[in-house]
Amino acid sequence: MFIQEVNSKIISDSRREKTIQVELKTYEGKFISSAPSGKSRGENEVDPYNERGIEISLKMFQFFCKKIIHKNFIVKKVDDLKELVEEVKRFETEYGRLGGNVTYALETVFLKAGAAENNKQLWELINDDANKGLKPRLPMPIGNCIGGGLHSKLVKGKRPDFQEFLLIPREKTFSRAVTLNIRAYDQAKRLLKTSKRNDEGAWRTNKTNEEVLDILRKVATQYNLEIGIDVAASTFYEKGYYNYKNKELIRDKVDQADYMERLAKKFNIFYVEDPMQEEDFGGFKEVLNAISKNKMKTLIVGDDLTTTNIKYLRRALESKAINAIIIKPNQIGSMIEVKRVVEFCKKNNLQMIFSHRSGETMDDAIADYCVGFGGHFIKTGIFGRERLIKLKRVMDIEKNLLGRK
Ligand code: 2PG
Ligand code: MG
Repeated sequence: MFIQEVNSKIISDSRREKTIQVELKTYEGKFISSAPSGKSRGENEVDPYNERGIEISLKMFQFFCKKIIHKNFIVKKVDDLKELVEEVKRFETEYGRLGGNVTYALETVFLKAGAAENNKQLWELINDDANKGLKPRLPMPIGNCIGGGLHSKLVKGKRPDFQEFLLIPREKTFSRAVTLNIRAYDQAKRLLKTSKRNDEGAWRTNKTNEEVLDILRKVATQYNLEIGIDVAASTFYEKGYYNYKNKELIRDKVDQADYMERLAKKFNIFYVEDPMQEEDFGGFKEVLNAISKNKMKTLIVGDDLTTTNIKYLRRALESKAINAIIIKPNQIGSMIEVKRVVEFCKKNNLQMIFSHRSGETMDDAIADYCVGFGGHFIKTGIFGRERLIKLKRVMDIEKNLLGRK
């Protein structure tokens, strides 16, 4: 594809924080992409921008674009991004880091343009089965229903310590699953007696983790859903202890692992993300072990633990720490690296959850990435246009596939 123009600017995300948007013009048309941003970021994520900030990153990027303008790139598959990545590397060696959010938006817009050039949808460009004429497997949504932790402001001085309380349908179609999540979300509002929402559109409350789990379980039973939590344990961990605030309580590593096991059993939790702090591979192992001993099928999911980085994923698997992983492309800032992570997961039978970030934009590429790479789940909010656009994108793909023979 011939690069006619690349424009970039700073836009606001759903949290009204600055993020970067890239627009690429080729003979096929105009393609736009923007990067999301996290609040509970893993320690090992790549930096989103140059160390001097987003404005400098943008200026540097605009300078970089002069180097690729009027050049021809062939992008027929993810690995074809290599040429672009080489350009970026050369530039960064000379001028400094652009940042993971910048490279994410750039690579995504290249893949979008590459797909159009090849008469394909973005997910088709990525998906090996589509290339063989096979239909891809579609994911199930994981919806953030009730919030706490770093994503939620206090309600009357309190909030749950866990970051997310999640709903997970097991349905034949994605669209039916989304409908159930929305109904259950509305029902949760009635039971919680709240109308306040957090960063990701999840309900805010001053209830304790277990009070919330009680309500979530009720709602889930009514709509035939599984439940999950993102503990985001690093966000309330300090110097060896997990500091619970809602009911003032301190747990050490052993207590924490034990508590995770007890909760999973008591509430029949299907999905537990980041139950231990992000450096505690051994602690994750304890939790996974306990779950298996109880013959439960609970997913123990790495997010801050693994940061979409093959190095930490390998370590997590060697330590038997997880059986599932969150994939957030801007944690690593490289789609070629995301592909490596995906291939590793497939080989080792790990479930993949493609995820939004707490600060989101109207870009729906994560939906195509999830379908294209064969993700088992896509995690988003249930409310808010930045969240719904991603769910709608998977529904559109589904509708389109149903119409195909
Ligand atoms: C998470 C995410 C998304 P953030 O922890 O899973 O919900 O949060 O984007 O703030 O890292
Ligand atoms: Mg998380």
